[in-house]
Amino acid sequence: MTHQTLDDIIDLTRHPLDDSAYIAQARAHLNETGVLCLEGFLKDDALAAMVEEAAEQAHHAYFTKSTHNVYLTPKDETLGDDHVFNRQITSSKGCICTDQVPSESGLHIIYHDARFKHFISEVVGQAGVYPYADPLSSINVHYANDGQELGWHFDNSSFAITLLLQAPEAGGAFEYVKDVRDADRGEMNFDGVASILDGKTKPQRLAIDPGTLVLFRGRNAMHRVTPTIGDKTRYLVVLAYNDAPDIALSESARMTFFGRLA
Ligand SMILES: O=C(O)CCC(=O)C(=O)O
Ligand SMILES: [Fe+2]
Repeated sequence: MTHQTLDDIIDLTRHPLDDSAYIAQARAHLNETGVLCLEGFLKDDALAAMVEEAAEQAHHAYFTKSTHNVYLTPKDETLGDDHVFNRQITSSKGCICTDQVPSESGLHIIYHDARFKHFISEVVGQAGVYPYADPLSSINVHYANDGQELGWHFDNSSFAITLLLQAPEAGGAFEYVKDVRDADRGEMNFDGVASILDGKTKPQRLAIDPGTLVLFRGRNAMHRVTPTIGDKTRYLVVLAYNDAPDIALSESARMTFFGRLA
């Protein structure tokens, strides 16, 4: 597909990104619940093309298996290994970077579109949203094969935008618990975190169909993606923005997530 416009890719009738009432309703929903799911966001043909592109690029994916705490920080040796702060969680998944998404892909069109960026900044209540300055971090396509998962964690960023392209046969569920910590106040809530890790607090689960856009506030909501079950790989796009221009993802984070700097 070449020379696509936003109208070819997004169902703008169902999701009128320009409409101030639609924007206000989306913002209110995000503020109330911490998550906004726009079902049927991608048009069927655009979704099918993105699935094909993701499948073609899958062999380029950089896979990592790592352990981390839920706060995504180094261990605190003063606390001891069994302290919840130091509990190690496993994540295993692969991704391709912005420069590996085919240049004609609708994902680049959405990501750079002024209307889309305006919608996102209005909904999250930010003056603007800006691409990453490095060539890797703006658009990532994540692949989770049989048995691969993203363990419990909090995000560092205040919001994340995802587009599910392909769901696995089973597993690959997005689970979350709202308002667990308060990152800005430094309130870590060790008891609340332990209760989730031990399975005592039951998380909420998002039922997401392919083509849905999810805007999620994951800084204080603890969340995970359960292991993929079966041969059908989970394909998930992350669209990442900054709140100011000319910011690159740190070199250490790029090496960890992508295995390269450029
Ligand atoms: O794969 C998902 O649905 C969520 C991804 C996520 O939580 C993250 O990348 O931090
Ligand atoms: Fe996350």
